[in-house]
Amino acid sequence: MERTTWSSQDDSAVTIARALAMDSVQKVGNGHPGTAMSLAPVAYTLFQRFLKHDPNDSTWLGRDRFVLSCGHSSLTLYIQLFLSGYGLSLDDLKSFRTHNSLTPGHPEYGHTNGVETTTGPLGAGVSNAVGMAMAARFEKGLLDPSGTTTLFDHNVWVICSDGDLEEGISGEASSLAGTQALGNLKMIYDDNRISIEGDTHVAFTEDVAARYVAYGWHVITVNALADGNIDRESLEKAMIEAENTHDRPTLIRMHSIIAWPAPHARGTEESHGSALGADEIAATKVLLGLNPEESFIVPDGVLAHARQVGERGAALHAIWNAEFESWKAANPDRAALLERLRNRELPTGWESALPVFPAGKDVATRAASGKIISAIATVLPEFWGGSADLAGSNNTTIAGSKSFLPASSEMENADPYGRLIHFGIREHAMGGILNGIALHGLTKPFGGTFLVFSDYMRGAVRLAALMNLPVTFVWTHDSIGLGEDGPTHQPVEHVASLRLIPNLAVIRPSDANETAIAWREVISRAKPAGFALSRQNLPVIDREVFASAEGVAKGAYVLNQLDGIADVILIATGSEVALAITAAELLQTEGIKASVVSAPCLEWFAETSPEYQASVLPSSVKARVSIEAGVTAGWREYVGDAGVSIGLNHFGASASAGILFKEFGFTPEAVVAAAKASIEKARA
Ligand SMILES: Cc1ncc(C[n+]2csc(CCOP(=O)(O)OP(=O)(O)O)c2C)c(N)n1
Repeated sequence: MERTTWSSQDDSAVTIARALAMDSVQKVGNGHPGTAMSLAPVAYTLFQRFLKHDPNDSTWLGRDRFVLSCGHSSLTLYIQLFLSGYGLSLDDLKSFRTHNSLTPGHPEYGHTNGVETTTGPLGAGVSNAVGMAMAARFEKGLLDPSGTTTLFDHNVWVICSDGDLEEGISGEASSLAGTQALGNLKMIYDDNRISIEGDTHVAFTEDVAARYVAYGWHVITVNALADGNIDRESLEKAMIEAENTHDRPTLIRMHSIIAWPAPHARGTEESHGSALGADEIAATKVLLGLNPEESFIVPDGVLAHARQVGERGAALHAIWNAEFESWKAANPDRAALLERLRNRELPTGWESALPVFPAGKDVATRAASGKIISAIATVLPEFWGGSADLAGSNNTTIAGSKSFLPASSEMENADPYGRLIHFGIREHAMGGILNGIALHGLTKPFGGTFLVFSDYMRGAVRLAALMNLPVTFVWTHDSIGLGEDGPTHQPVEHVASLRLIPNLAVIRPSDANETAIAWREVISRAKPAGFALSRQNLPVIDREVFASAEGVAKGAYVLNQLDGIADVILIATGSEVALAITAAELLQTEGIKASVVSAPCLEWFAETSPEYQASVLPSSVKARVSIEAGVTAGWREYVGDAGVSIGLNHFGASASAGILFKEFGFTPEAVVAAAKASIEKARA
């Protein structure tokens, strides 16, 4: 890319950026000024001279992505969005971290134009960036596999901090990025040796550069200038080298001094997370050649100069558009696919590919899910994913698919555009990478592990929910039903605790057909969702006798038709639905009418109308029993004061599933007894 000569106007813009960082934090009285001050030349250089972006179209398909992984330094990003012309104003900087502002404490995806991902939980952004870089390659495979254009080749640039690289998730993701030889990933590590407790050497002494070399990255070191300022010219050379490195990811380890050039605050942990104070700001402004009496000053000429990046972006975009038009003309089918993916549409009739499972044969819901995944893959090329080394157990392998691995890989079945991802045993990074893939925009990713290890990835799951991303988590081995592996592997609190995450659909289907309808819903809703699937076989419910699995779309539904009003409602999820059916049959022999409710997704149920909810759980029926092989927390809302909850408020044990269910009270007799007890209670 052509670069203009760095000018005095550029120096002024960097100076202004440092001052804005100080002023914005000082005005609100809290925030993180130090890093935004010292990183001002880095971010400015990136936005003005490297990043391929168009401030007038933040959704431009051909743009480079930028991830500020150290989200606490949000001003680093906001100030560049302001200077570049993304619609942020000086007033927005003045309202930094205040209610309803466009400049919240940490960058929020979907809230501020130009923010590519929500960051703040350190390390997460690095994993998102790895996901974006993987998605870029996969999408190229979908749209231009023979590589006749440069339309889908773009870079993912990251700025990260010590904290980002201390966190395990960044190491997990960076290791995979090395294996994946992600040449489109370029990361600038702000090595300022300061975090909240002071010198990072109290906890972080390893040779990070050597670690990244060992991961298979190209590593460049940029030292600071003698006066402590960033060596911008060396940095720019390193960034050019990064741009020209295509066979592996690049890490630029850049030494800096936090809060440079503040005379007293520089190099201190206080400058990381507190306003500098009026005196220090004034002294710093004097050093910067600014009027210490003034704040939030942006000379028109400087702003106009910085905003010229809009013209640069428009020109790059126009060149891209011309190539795009000829690509569309030459590739009508792929252009139609891209159009569909951009509009987030599904092909008409896609759901007819979903399998229907005949009653009479027992099928584990994980096995059903595996068949469904392969079926969906036949009609949705944008559907891809894998597992954290448990593909065979999670049933996450798309039949006949190739492994997503770089062209240089010696692995059998490797294909740079393969749709089977091997995440390795890195659950947290898997979650963050899935989020990055979804953020990149065109595809639908999924990732699997054992439900019990959802804990290892919870931070990423929470961010998927917060960002409302179409990511699907395939968690299997959902209860004591996994048997002999014992309590370390038996999730008991996980389903309940995942339900606590807002905007996450937690789905525990009772049989193979519920699993199919649930997948259909997950794909068409395109929102964050997680499955809790059984390891053990479960009977396929006979839909000639019981209600259609279509009820899954409503989250909970009545399985059996009763004559008249029920005496008791048995509400169950997953493997316990079959138990509820058996118990209802036993109750029937005693003349007790039990309504059996399958409740695979309480979040979807909560979205239905009050009338529908009342039809499933009529308020007149107070006798209710919930049955779920997990902690009973949350069920009282459904069973009420007279209700009884059968669950597991303790850890499991190592034994066969059959023994464990019996020992822990998941028997038809126990359900019958609970139903009778609840009927008594309701009468009292
Ligand atoms: C996962 C996570 N843990 C803890 C925090 C709280 N936190 C915010 S900033 C910070 C220190 C970060 O230091 P560093 O990454 O070196 O950033 P710098 O001081 O260079 O701005 C911590 C611990 C966080 N944001 N995310």
